[in-house]
Amino acid sequence: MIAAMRRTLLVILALAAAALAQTANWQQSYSKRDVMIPMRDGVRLHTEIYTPHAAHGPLPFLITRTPYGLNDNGAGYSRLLALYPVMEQAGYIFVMQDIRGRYGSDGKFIMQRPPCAKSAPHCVGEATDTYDTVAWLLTNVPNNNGRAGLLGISYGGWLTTMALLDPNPALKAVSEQASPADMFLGDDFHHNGAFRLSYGFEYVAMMETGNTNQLFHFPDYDTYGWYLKLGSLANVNQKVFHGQKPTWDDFVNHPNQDWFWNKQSFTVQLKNVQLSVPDLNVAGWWDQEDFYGPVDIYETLLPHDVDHYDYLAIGPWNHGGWSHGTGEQLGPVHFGSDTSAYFRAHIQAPWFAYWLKGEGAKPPHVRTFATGSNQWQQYDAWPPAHGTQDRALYLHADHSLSFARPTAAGAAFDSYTSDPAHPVPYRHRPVQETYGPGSQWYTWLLEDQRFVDNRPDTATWTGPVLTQPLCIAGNIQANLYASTTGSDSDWVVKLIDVYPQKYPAQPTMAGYELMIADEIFRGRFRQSFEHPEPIPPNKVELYDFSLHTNDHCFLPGHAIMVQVQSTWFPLYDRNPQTFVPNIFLAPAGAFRQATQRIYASPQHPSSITLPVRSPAGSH
Ligand code: PG9
Repeated sequence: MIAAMRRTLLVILALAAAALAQTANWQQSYSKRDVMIPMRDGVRLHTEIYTPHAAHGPLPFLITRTPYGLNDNGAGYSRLLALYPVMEQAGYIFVMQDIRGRYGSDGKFIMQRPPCAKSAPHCVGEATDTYDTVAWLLTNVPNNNGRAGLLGISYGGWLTTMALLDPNPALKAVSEQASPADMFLGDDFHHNGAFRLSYGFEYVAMMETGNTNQLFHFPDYDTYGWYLKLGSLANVNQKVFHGQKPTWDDFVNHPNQDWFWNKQSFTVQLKNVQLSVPDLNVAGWWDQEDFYGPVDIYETLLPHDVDHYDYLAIGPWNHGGWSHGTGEQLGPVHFGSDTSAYFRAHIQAPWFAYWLKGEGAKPPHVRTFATGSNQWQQYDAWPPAHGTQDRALYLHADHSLSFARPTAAGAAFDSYTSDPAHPVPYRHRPVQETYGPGSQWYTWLLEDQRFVDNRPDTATWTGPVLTQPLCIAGNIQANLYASTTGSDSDWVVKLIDVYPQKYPAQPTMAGYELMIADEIFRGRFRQSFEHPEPIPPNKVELYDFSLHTNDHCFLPGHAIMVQVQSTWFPLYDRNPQTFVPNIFLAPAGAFRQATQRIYASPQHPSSITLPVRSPAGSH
């Protein structure tokens, strides 16, 4: 059971393997102290402190806080130490801590505990806990240099960003990595108001069944079938959770973007923060959990960044993929060099060394790995201020794509039937439980989209085979003119790089349809995320929404493809396609087929806006 619990997260899994290889080093070179650090309200947090044996001058702290356990490697050392290859030899005092209410720490866990005002009596939270931890370390751990750094991935990244709300003056550098920023708009629990069913359900079960990770036990290996049989989300509490999972009840009680989501949104919280601590934001182009977050945090902090402390690194990684392995390959896609190892040695380690030890040169502000051309790029800011031009790539009635606006008269559209009883799988079935054995979750964003492009409920447009590279760097936007016979609908848009039909370099990739950007939009929120409205049936409406950001070259011999569909199951819950006030309580009868039309006419020219750059537009 304990072993099963420890298999819960990709990061932990991958770190475990890396840690085994490195255990000997850590145990030979570092001594460990186990302490319970008291917080201002008396709650004690379980903390491990690793100090190098070798004589160094006074050293900075590098702290990681986590809700997932410190994961003993069997010899008493934390597996999280594998987060720090390269930096291990550089001399830091490494600190690992269980957050309140999880694993070895006292107190109560609250999912993404919202921050409280400093003036509020008894105010405690992740920001104050980090503040108190740093204060305790400074006075209780000998040979420190009075400087602390904080680093974490995903929930750990969120904890890191929280520390920026009220940083201890000794906190001199933080790196939030894949932190969620807004759980209603773009991270683990919803995207543009569409609920991430499989992730939300399974994560809540994992975190709120006890104070350690506990996987939900599905009776079926293919959870696609299980979620479909479950029916309306109203059945989750009736049949499974029985009102025992606080976060599930929060989902049900807050189906719109209200105060509940705003109080934990960094887009809202960080607006009032003057960035006083250097922050290295880290993201992966194919992060299956939190890509929106780190980019949004970087962008939200920019206007408050008088000291130029806001940094960004994005590479060809899945969730946390930069922290382990070589990063030469993700799924079937190769990148020509060891991108994760490069990040750890040439971006992360020098960045912390500069801010915490005063070593080396000031790091560049933005580093991205451009996929396709497979090259590291350097920019002053993201998106790049110069060298790109927004160009609309139009959908045409004959299923082609081009930069020319449609001219044909008449109501040109493509149509498909979306049936909530037969939703489009978001990845190949069987859809194993997210963190379960054999799960393909970690690379689903790179799956070959040919598995859906001939379905009757998916529409596809393809551009000509390219004779020149077409490179993009910056923000991508979907501009969809669409109608539905229903009164609510989801719109999924995918931007795809189609490989050449003959590909001798890697024959199994011939014709591969690789997603470069993607997003879902829940139609009821087209005017406002706070006040959803029914869609008037059969009325053409514009759905324009971000497909996020990218640095990618579509190479000669490749083609660009766009796919549109209205279900993506079970990652996203099924929109009933009939407007109901709260989809979490939808009656079974509300789920109905709808006929969808995507327009490609002069009056309704659906398009994708691409930030096109010349290959010389980078530096
Ligand atoms: N994506 C996970 C998460 C972060 C924050 C809140 C909820 C889930 C994680 O990997 O930690």
